[in-house]
Amino acid sequence: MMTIESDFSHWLFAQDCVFVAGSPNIESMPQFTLPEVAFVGRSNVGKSSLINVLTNRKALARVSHTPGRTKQLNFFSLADKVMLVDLPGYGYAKAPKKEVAGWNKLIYQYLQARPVLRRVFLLVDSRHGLKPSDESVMNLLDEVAVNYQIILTKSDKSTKEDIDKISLDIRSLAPKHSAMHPEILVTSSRFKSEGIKQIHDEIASFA
Ligand SMILES: Nc1nc2c(ncn2[C@@H]2O[C@H](COP(=O)(O)OP(=O)(O)OP(=O)(O)O)[C@@H](O)[C@H]2O)c(=O)[nH]1
Ligand SMILES: [Mg+2]
Repeated sequence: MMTIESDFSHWLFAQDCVFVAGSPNIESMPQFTLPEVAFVGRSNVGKSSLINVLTNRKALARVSHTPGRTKQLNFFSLADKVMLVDLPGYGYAKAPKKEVAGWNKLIYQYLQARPVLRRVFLLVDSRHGLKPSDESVMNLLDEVAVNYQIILTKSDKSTKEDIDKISLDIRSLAPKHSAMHPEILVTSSRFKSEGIKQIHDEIASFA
């Protein structure tokens, strides 16, 4: 038997998801009233790809062959119920320093000043685990008390051993991170079924 939540989640993700705005700076960010969930992580970790898989669209969020593609905050409205926000990545060494500094500032400003932000999905490459730049974002989210959940991406490229080890390492940090959701999710935009239902249900719980 389906639960009421999963029925709603199934309905929600069968609805249209549309691009509503792209903000290159915090001043131009629209004041939406919908609850928001944001996808954050290092450059190239798979944020835009995951949004496409979640919404079952090929190119709603732009995915690039060279990292550093998402350069602004992109807002996508799902059924006028919840906003999905695709953020630029941090830590892309090859982009001009000034640009990287600008994206980092934008990410931090957004995370600190968005009252409608209900959940941050912090994406981490399942082959590499947490980097210092991820831990900085985690510290910020603890400080501003924005709830965040770690998603290990690109599971098609890693082993079960990698995933188990990284999950264990992250769990061991839980006492230091008061705003971290205890459950770690695992996804792949190649094996599209992995972890997607759980993320759908999480997002639906905010809609
Ligand atoms: N093998 C594999 N490749 C993936 C997966 N997800 C994304 N990729 C690839 O990784 C690259 C970056 O993906 P994006 O979705 O653009 O990553 P992003 O985090 O949005 O990158 P930025 O916008 O630059 O921060 C692309 O070449 C994707 O095809 C995955 O689950 N498995
Ligand atoms: Mg992107």
